Amino acid sequence: MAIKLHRCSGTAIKGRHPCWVAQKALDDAGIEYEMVKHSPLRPLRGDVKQLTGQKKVPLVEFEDGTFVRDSNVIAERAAAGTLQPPGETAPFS
Ligand SMILES: N[C@@H](CCC(=O)N[C@@H](CS)C(=O)NCC(=O)O)C(=O)O
Repeated sequence: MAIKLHRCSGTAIKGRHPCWVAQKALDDAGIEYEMVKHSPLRPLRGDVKQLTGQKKVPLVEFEDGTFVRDSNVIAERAAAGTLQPPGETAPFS
């Protein structure tokens, strides 16, 4: 199973949009992923909160349930070939 890219549903927005930065980095690195879209409104992201303990996207979820947050971190690790588990676990669980 591929990793999951959790991002907002604003897929038409590109440029410096954090979710696009993360998605493009995975695409550029040739990393396969399953895209999971969430509400563009942070208050409506209870599913993200349940997974990570916070409501921001983008984030990459690994098969082991750990994850990496922040578009810049995702992009750096994707480009460096170091986007691998284990990542973080929910800080508030
Ligand atoms: N520093 C974070 C920022 C993430 C961010 O702002 N994500 C947007 C979606 S692309 C978001 O969650 N916006 C709604 C909000 O902050 O309430 C990153 O680069 O990943």
